[in-house]
Amino acid sequence: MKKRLAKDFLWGGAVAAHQLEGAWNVDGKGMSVADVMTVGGVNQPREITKGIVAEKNYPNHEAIDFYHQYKTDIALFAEMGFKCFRTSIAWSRIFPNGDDEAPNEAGLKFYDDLFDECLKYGIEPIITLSHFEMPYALVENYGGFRNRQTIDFFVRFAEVCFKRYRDKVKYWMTFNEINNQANFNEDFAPFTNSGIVYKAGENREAIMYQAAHYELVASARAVKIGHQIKPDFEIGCMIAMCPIYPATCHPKDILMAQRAMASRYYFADVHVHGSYPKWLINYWERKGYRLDITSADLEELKAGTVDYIGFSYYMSFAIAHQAGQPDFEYDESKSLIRNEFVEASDWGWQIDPEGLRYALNWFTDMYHLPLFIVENGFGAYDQVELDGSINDDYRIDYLKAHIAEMKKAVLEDGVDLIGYTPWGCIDLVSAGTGEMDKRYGFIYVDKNNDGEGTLARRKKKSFAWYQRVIATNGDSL
Ligand code: BGP
Repeated sequence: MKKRLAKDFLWGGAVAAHQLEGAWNVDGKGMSVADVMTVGGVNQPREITKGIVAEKNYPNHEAIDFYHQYKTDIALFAEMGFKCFRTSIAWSRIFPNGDDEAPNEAGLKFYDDLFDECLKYGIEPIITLSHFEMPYALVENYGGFRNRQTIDFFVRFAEVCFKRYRDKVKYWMTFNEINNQANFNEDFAPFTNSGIVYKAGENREAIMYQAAHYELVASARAVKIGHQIKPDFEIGCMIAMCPIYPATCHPKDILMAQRAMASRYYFADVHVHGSYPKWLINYWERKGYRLDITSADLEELKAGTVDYIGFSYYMSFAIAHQAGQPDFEYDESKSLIRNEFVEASDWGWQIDPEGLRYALNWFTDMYHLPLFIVENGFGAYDQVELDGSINDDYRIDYLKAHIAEMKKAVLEDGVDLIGYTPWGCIDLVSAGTGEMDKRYGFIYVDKNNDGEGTLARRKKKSFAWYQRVIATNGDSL
């Protein structure tokens, strides 16, 4: 049994371009899906507008202005001892309209400079290609991933990035949290994952399965091309992991939880095995869904399986069966229940460190691949004291408990784990609510939900704590 994490364990932090870069229309960048989402709140969903409406507040337009301030921010990450930094490439910086013939050189140059800045400190860039940032013109002109043509647009983008950054980036992921769209009865994930805007009366579930299929083909084709460009690229998928526990040991609750897990995580089956599970093929048949899945698609899925599984972990879910539901159908917006055995954050996210150990073991048993925790963290309100300090002990407690479970999974259970990048290592715009006040960072950014503030950076108490965690390779929590 190992006593310590591997020497080359990748400690770092994670962000996404649209949530921190700002500069939404600078140097040739096109509008992305994130640019038409307004600020929301704990109980108020973000509004998705048709194009930009003058008087609305779009928090991603400026975000924390990382585009202009990245050098000071990377220096702070280096001071914390980061070995890696996960961010994404804003698709609409490279292809402003998505279907452009040639990439935007100014956009490509920005990421050259950003990756050079990381490498200068020995920080390995970990790159997501599509993190809720599809060019908005693809939504307007093609219906996003409703349309088979969008596969080609994504693959062209991926290929340009693989070639351009082949000597700077080794670890890639194709689509961030691709499985969020399993929650097809809300508007947010289908839009951010796939650029889908539902029309009244449509069969949302069938459309979701079709769009997800096109994305899975796009991912597989990109993985194959990436490996041709550089065989030692490590190209992974990215799954939002919220384990779904049965509410009780009632056999119907057990079956319900099993079906819910299968519905939420079949995406990983396709990424890893290159094929669809039998239950899902039967389900489509039972529902009468006739999807556009060709035999050439199925070959592509087989030819582009991933090298590792990147995943986010924030919380676990629980589920109970409902009377009169013989087929155990999973509708995330209706089926989940509150788990009385765990606490929750101010945003209702259930705090469950042991669920992370469970998730690491579940993925390992299912897929036998290396894993990478590319998001984990605690969104909370922070208070700046009169002396300027920010004592975020609640965040330290959350991370400490999760890292402790992560270590058990690696050291006691033998899980093969590449690294750990807590989410929002610097405060940024929340994806779900658009708030700035839902903070995750080790570094505070002076800006509030109304967009007011100096954007000044300030270290929180957790900064020194995480610095020590990294310096001791996780021995000192
Ligand atoms: C994940 C996303 C991130 C991030 C995080 C926290 O779903 O990949 O982009 O935002 O969750 O969520 P939120 O910002 O809604 O608190």
